[in-house]
Amino acid sequence: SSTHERTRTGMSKTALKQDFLDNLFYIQGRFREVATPHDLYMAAAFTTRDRLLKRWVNSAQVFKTSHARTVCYLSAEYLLGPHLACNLVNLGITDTARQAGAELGLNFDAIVEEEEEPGLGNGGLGRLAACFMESLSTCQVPAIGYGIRYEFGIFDQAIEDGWQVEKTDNWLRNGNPWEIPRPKICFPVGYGGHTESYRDEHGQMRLRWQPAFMINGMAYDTPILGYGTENVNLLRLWKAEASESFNFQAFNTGDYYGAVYSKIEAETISKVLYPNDEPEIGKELRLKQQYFFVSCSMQDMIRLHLNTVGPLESFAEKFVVQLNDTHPALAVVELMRLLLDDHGLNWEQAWDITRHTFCYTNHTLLPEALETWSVALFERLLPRHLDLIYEINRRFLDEVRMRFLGDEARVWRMSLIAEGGERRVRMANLAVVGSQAVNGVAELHSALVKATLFKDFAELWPERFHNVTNGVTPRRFMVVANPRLSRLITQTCGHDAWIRDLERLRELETHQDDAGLHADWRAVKLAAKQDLATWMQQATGIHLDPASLFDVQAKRFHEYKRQHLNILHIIRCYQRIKQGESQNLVPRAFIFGGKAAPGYFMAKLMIKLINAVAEVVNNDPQVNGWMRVAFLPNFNVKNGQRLYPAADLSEQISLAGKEASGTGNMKFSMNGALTIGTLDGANVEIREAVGAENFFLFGLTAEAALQQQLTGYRPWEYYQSDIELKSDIDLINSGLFSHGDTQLFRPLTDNLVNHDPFMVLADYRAYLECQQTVSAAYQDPERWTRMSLLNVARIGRFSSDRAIREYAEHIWKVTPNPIEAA
Ligand code: 26V
Repeated sequence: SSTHERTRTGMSKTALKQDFLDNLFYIQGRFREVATPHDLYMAAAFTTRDRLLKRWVNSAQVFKTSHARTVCYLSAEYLLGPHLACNLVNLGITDTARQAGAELGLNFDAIVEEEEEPGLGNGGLGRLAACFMESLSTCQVPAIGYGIRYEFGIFDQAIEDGWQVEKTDNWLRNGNPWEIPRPKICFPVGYGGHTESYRDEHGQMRLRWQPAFMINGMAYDTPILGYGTENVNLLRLWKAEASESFNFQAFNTGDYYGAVYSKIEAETISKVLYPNDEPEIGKELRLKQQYFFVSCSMQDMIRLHLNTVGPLESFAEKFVVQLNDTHPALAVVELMRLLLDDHGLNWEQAWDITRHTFCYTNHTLLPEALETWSVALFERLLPRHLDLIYEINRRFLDEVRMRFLGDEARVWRMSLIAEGGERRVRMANLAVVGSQAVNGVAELHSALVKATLFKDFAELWPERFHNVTNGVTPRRFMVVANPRLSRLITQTCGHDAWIRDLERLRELETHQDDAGLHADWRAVKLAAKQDLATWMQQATGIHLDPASLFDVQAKRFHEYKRQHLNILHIIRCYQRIKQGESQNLVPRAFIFGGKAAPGYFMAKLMIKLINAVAEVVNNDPQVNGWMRVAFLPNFNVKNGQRLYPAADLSEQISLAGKEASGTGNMKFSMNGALTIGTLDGANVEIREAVGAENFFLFGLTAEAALQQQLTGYRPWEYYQSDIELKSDIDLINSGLFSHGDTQLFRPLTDNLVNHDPFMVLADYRAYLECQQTVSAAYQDPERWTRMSLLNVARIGRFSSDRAIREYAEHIWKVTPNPIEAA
């Protein structure tokens, strides 16, 4: 039938080859012999995109005519990672494309490697949004993801002299074949100015906002395909542009430079992703970014609703909006403004719609991470919204007073405005008050959300609080990242249905003692370790032995994640070997990856310390047969995909109660790594799922940690009483790792000994002992392999498909909407 296939959409090898050459010629303007690797990548991307677009247009048509209830995911970050390989998997044409490439004399893997990833996020929160978009399509839930099309994503990390150096991420430099610009989908967004009253056409007094400054948001659409379905959803990212009509005035008055300047200022708004996953007090541009994408998105939803369903009364039946943390929480106020000021609804109608539209996910309990904005800044930038917040707050606090008579302390705590000192708007409180459902991202985290952060709110509205444990997509993190393991699983189970129904990995359990499978399992892991070692050698010059235990910690650098606890263990191993006590050790490669926020000095010092220790260890022939230390530069989605398959041991060692969920823990475990971890975030549930005997647990519980901090935690007592701990810290201060500089790491060691806010010293001894049980287990390959296999067999629950089904059923009340092939 391939002769009848239409070019651009046919799925046969012949059709793919033809379309590839056409795209190379007509889009890149090249023929095979003179094409650069980038030309080949672009041609492959466009060939893949053609197949996506057919499904996308079809989905859009069906959703439009069927008035399907639609999930709108609002997120300031999407850490998408490379598209090409995942889209091929989801289209089911990876093998065909590989063959087509081979027949054209092309290196398929090199073409896939060529893609520059969109890094429009910091870490877990942004990557979760990307996994959720993929699972929404796979689960056939109609959805739109809304966000910002940052011109520069998360910085590229280089390591120079052991220090992190940031380089700008110019990801759009060579063009982005996955997006479609929509110049006609464009909305005005205002800032500043004042509120004025006026009389409407019915003689009614109304309020309206007269902004001092207007810009436009223009849509760029990226299709998101699900695995093995015809459903394609839409990721719509907004780019800020100067508003022509606004500039026209300036041009007319002869202020040419003023007009150009205002154009530049407008475009700054979507210029760069803030690299700190920590809200910086008073960063005006960040508030502008948040309002920018929220306003465009809410206007777009209202436009879609008016074009399809009609009356705004049914808005909350057509749309449910998920707020990914508080970054988009202004959407609550913006929808109120649009309904009241632009569409003439009264307060009760508008509030009823708004409250039933939004749901909010909390992703952290760390007090320094909770967003607040100064009232003064708000007043200057968004005066109308501040008025609306005051009115929402007035009505809300009356409800609190009515329910808790005379409890003014409670009113004070729950207010949307923090008083005493500089007055600030509490975005988390706004998100809770404006939402019908609030959730945390792992069971422990959701329990702590109710017991601590939102205790008062949970007492007022217990029915609003939920848990939805995070998940990750097995398409990217297993099928694409680890094809060898995926093939082995498919072979062993006799089907590949596990890719869409991850619980079916459990069928591996019946083979848990199969010696042949064990041997294959080890061979797959070894091959992945060899790949990583090869890559590491050329990226860093460091040699890793694939026969050694690959012990990996890859995540953002933060004190609460405790990379320094890992370093202390490395230094202990070093000292033991130097003292001739290597009998209980196994050869290990300690591998790190992760970025530090550019302004986070302590996190950057941890990176320096790792590289400093690496230099000493890797160059000491007395120890480097036993251990190696390597820092993989620029940890991002692409590099993560190299790391997860190669890990034997996954380090998940945050202080209990601090990591909301973690998702790296799931990615490692899915690829057969065993976890050494605390009872924190989703570790708790992963351990329950895989079995306590297949998980290396250590450390304080969240409760014990809290208790100890309340009764007075004295880290120096651990330092004084544990001679090994003392000698490890003293060795850092000796200058051994810093060419004699005894001061370089003082800020880090002094902080540990005197303050240690994340209780590294309290967990040190338990961690070392647990690492010894890891080494002992690794010395028994049959036992280790069995544990690894059971980790994979029982990890099914941590698919983002499961998470999306839970959101769909309990939070969003939407049902799947399967699209049939056009
Ligand atoms: C973390 C920190 C750490 C200390 C300094 C200030 C600060 C500010 C923000 C954050 C994290 C912000 C929100 C976030 O990215 N949370 C992450 O969300 C993931 C997806 O739910 C979850 O797996 C991670 O545990 C959680 O940290």
